[in-house]
Order: sequence, then C-alpha cells, then structure tokens
Amino acid sequence: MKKIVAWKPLPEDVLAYLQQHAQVVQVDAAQHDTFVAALKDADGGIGSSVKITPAMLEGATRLKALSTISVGFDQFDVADLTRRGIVLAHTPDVLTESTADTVFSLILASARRVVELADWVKAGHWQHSIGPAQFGVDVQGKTLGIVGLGRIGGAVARRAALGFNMKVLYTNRSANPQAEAAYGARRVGLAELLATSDFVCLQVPLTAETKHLIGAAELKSMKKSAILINASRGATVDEAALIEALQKGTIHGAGLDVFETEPLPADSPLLKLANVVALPHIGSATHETRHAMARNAAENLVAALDGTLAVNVVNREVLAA
Ligand code: 8YV
Repeated sequence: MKKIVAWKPLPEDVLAYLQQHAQVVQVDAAQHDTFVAALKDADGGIGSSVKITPAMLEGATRLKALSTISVGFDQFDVADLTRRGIVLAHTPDVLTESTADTVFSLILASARRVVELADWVKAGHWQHSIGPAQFGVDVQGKTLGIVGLGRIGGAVARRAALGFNMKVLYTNRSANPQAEAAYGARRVGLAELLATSDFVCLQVPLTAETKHLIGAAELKSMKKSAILINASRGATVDEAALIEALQKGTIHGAGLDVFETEPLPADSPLLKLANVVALPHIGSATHETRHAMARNAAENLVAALDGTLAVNVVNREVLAA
C-alpha cells in the first residue's frame, strides 16, 4: 500500500478519495520533526503554505510525487526535486477566477477607500453628508498595468476591459495576442507601464528574477496618483521601500493580499497607513475554490503515483526521465 503524507487539512471527501488509493498520514506541519519523519517512508505528499526544503527530503528515498494545493510553487526547491526524481504538481486553473476577483476587490477597495470608510462609519464619524475628505478615485476608464499576463493576469484584464472600460497595459515574457484582441491589452516595457498606469497590478510568480521587482526606483517612477496592487507574492515588492513610498506620498496607495512575512506582523507600519488595504492572503480563499483546489491536487497526486499525470506538472523533465 502506498503512503501519502498530508500536511494541510483536507476536505473529508478529498481525504476519502485519497484513502481509496493509499494510506494517508495527516501531519501538523508545525511539528517539524514529526512531519520530516513521516516523509521518510512516504511515496507522495500533499499540502501547501509550508516551505519544503531539500534537508526535509533527505532520506525520503520512496518519495515520488509532491502535490501542492496552490498555483505558486515558490515554497519548493524545484531543481532539487527534479534531481531527486520527485515530480511536483500544482493547481493552476481552478483558482484563476476567484483570485482575479480578489485582485479586483483590492483595486476597488483601495481606489474608493472602502475599508477605511467602512471603519469610519462603524466608529460613528458619519455625522453629516460626506465631502471631499471622503472622496476616492475612479477605477472605471483608468489605465491598469498588469505585470505578468498569465492565467490570473488575463482574468484581471478581462474584468478591467470588459467590466470597467479600463485601458490595459501589460508586461510578459511573451506576447498575449488573445488578450490584445479580446481586451485591447497593449504589451509595453516595465518602465512605460509604471510611468503611465493608474493601477499597477503584480501577477508574476516569485522567482529569483522577480524578487523585489518593485523597489524604491520603480515606485518613484510611478505616478503619484497611482495605486500598487499585489496579490502575487509579497517578496515581488521591496516592502521597506513600499512603506517609505506610501508614507512619503510617492504613490497614492496600495492594495495588498501578500507580504514578505506572513502572517503580517501586527506592528507592521503598513497597518498604520490609511492608504493601505491589507488582506490575509485570501487570493483563492473561497469555500468553492479551495475545495476544488484540494480535489485537483489530490487527483494530481494519485495520477502522479500511478505514472499517468500529464497536466499540472511543474517539473516535466522528471516525467521524461
Ligand atoms: C493560497 C496561493 O495562498 O495558489 C497559490 O499560490 O497563494 C493561494 O491559493 C494557498 O497557497 C493555497 O493553499
């Protein structure tokens, strides 16, 4: 009987599905030594939100597949997994629309000061008709610059162009003719995107190339009226530089779902800024989508252990080998 280690709680029906195919050992990833010991004789693993290091896999000679319940895979040393012949699967499609919804909630909430003003009402400050002190800025008709036009970026572009009549600029390693035809998206360099966008939206995976992609110089090159939106990975932004830019008014505001350290420390200066909307990494976090992700990751793992996995593979070269 194969053995699977699950380091994230699974919906009951998904756990039952896995148990039809393997012995499933559920571990608390916070109990690090127990987690590592469980991996030693495991054939597969499933979970998310925990860094899986090469050291954790030393001696796990039976391990053939890891399945992350996420689209991002920066929690893994993919080259090391490939060297070990361990296939890594992820869940790229099931979460696209829900995550794009979160991105747009950040755009609207930061532009129209939704969180700040909802708190203002709750605190009893709404004593007279509101005035300029409560005004926000428009979203409709403005320019949205999307850094990284992949699945989620494309879904954001659709919302922007078709839902809010926005002009869409984008950077991407390759052109996206579909988005250009359907949404009027225009591919530009990062410098032009930063200089002309009213909203700069980061949708790149976290890699060595994208770490601190947005730093002090990039923030300074943005319009003073611009708003930075980040629902990708916190470390794509130099958070210290962002804090300074927000404090000094270099940019107008920020809508953030991800941070360099998560959970965001309660004493973070970001939490003291009225021009910041901070969410606890809820990108894909709806009941429906998180269930679909868990099911998708479980199916990926079963297929990987059966040797039939053909989609959702991060390191395809392992399958070739
Ligand atoms: C969640 C995500 O934060 O898919 C990702 O990369 O960041 C989100 O879906 C989490 O990783 C899912 O468990």
